[in-house]
Amino acid sequence: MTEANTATAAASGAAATERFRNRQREETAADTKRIDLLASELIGAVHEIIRRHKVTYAEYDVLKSWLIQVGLDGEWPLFLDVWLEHVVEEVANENRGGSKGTIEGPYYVQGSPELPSEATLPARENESGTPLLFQGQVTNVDGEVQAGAKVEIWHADSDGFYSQFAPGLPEWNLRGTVIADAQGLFKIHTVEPAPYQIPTDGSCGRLITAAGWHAWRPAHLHLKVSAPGHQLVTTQLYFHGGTHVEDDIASAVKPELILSPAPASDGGGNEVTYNFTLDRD
Ligand code: MBD
Ligand code: FE
Repeated sequence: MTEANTATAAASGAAATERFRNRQREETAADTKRIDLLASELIGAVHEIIRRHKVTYAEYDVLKSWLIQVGLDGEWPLFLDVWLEHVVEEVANENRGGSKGTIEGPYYVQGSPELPSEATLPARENESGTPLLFQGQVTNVDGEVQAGAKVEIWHADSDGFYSQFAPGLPEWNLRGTVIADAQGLFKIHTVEPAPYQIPTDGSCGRLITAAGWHAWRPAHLHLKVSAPGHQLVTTQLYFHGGTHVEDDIASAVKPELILSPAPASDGGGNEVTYNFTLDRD
């Protein structure tokens, strides 16, 4: 591979950082009291660790240069989403009764192509990987069908790469916004993704190596499912028996999110049904 075609931490990190900075989100006004509380407790927790473990100047300097390098590598989105987001998600969604959510991660892109209720995701001509038919129905917590619900899906290819974050992939490869039919039904034809390895050549990779951890997330589909009058659910689905389902580096697996696909009835690849239940606004 030439340099331009090589997936690097710096390239995917820069793309994820840029994407996050440009995205539209409802901002809440900065509340001085809340910032004071959270920033003071965070800094206090670090003081506590320094005292408890008698952190040395050598260690302090290593931390300082590592933190600087995370920013230069553009890996703050990756670092935060891998090691912190799962707790934010847990707190945010603790009162929901519908389908379980989990973290969004750094590789969502708004505005993927709209597709009909039965659709094949944009893919290369010979997209490799086991064909997968992912189908289901969107209802709400009272069992009401959600006609025209939006099922946004994005996932890595069979090499573990995401379009728009790794070089050489078509813009919307393996990304789409499927519009469910009048019964809330959808049928998405795609390929099974591969496990995802955090880039090993950046700061997150250096931390993982230095700490003796592994760098893997299990294979997963990312989804955002929404319908008018209901709370959007951001989730991921995993594959029963898949590598690292039991020890996801991002701590984002929940038992409710594990699929068990079966051989497809038409003989090509696998199929699985997963229904979404939305909470009201
Ligand atoms: C991913 O694909 C992902 O979903 C998360 C949360 C972190 C890194 C890569
Ligand atoms: Fe992912």
